[in-house]
Amino acid sequence: MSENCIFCKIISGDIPSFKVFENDKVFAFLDINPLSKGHTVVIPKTHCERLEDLPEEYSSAIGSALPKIAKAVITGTGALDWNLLQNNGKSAGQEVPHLHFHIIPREKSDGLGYRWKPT
Ligand code: DGP
Repeated sequence: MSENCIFCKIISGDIPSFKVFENDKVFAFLDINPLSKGHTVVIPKTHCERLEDLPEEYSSAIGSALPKIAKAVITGTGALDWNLLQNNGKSAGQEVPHLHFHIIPREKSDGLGYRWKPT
C-alpha cells in the first residue's frame, strides 16, 4: 500500500467506492467519472504504477479475474459489447498512478467512438 494513493485508499475502504468484485489480490469498483453505465475499474491489491511492474502472482490473479468481472458487468448492464483499456504513464493518459484496467460497456452509437477518451 502507498500512503497517498487514491486507489490504495479505495482498497482499504478509507475512500468509499461502489465495489463490483473483490478477492485476496484483486479489487474492482465503479469509475467515479464513467464513460458509460457500468464503467468499472479493476486494480491489483498491491501498489504498483504500471503493467510492467506488476508481480507475477498479481498478473495471474488479474488475468483470471478480468473475464469474470467483464461477464458480470455486461450481464448487469445489458451492454452489447465492451472495451478493455489500460494506460501506462502520463503520455498514455494515465491519471491515477496505481495500475488499473478499465472495463467500459459499449452500445451502438454511444458516441464514444473507437478510441479512449473521445476528443
Ligand atoms: P486513468 O485516466 O486511466 O488513470 O483513469 C483513472 C480513472 O479513475 C478515471 O476514469 C476516474 C477514476 N477515479 C479517479 N479517482 C477516483 C475515485 O476516487 N473513485 C472512483 N470510483 N474512481 C476514481
